Amino acid sequence: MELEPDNAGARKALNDKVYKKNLIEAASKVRLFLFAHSSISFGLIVTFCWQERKAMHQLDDVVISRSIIDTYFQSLKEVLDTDVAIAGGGPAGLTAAYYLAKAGKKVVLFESHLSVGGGMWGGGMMFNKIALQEDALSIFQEMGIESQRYDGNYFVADSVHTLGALIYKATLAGAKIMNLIRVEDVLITQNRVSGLVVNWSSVKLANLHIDPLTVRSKFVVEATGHPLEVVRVLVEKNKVKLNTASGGIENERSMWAERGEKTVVQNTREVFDGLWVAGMAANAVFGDHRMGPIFGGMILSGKKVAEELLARLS
Ligand code: 48H
Repeated sequence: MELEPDNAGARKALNDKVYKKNLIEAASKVRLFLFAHSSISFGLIVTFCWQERKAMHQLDDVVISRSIIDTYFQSLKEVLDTDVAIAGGGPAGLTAAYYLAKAGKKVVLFESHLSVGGGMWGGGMMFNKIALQEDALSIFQEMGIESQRYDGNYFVADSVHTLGALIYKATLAGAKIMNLIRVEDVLITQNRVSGLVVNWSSVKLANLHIDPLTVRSKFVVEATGHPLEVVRVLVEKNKVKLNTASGGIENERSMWAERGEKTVVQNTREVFDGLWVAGMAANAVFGDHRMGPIFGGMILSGKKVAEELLARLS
């Protein structure tokens, strides 16, 4: 049966209305679905990023340990074969390390104490100022160390500031400083000193029977100051003849700054094949005077030994 025209129009209008309503409902469901879906995805992404960030910023105790062990052993392996090995990290040893490293040489410095710096920290009788003479001023200036003229040829500097700069400059130039490691012997091959024998300082302190390790180097510098530990062990164990007047250790003499400061630079030289002395150790082996809390000579001695070795290494 055919619908009457009016009824057919009404039905079409009704169908259109229903269709539109359904369409709107479906569209809003799709919108709701998409909104819910994107909200969940966004939430998941935010949570993931936050957790990642949290993980990145969380400190893992074992990673801290691993970072230290890995990098320390890397450094230790690198210094086993080197151009110059220095015993002692006082002002003379540090200055030598700075000039050698600055010239691109591989240099390692072993220091038995917790801190490098030797006898400089305490200035004179614990007054933490050091005296220096004009001759050494240009080195101080090169390293950015501030000093002030006291009177004529006498300058003074702060000992802590001076050492801060020396340590910074030497390490920045690439010198490897290994503290808490004591030089206990030398490596001697074909009657030539060709390296250092080292052990933890705590091994000696605890009086433990633990064998050391060996570092090979083209040259060795002894800069252990008054005790002259490296030359002593060389002489005691090997009965060798040194390049000194008597062939043995001449020993340090009493205070005389004018002479001690000059001779400490003159005595900076090879004392045995492969073994050089710098700083107070130079006067201790060649038998010259101590000089008290004036440090120009130590710095000049460190520079001299570096220059002598650079001439031989190039
Ligand atoms: C590893 C060692 C060992 C070892 C010792 O004494 P230092 O400051 O030596 P210099 O020569 O750079 O400077 C001398 C100066 O400080 C001084 O004493 C003066 C001017 N004295 C005049 C006076 O009249 O008294 O440094 C030597 C360093 C120290 O840090 C020691 O711990 C270290 O060498 N050292 N390191 N293995 N066997 N022995």
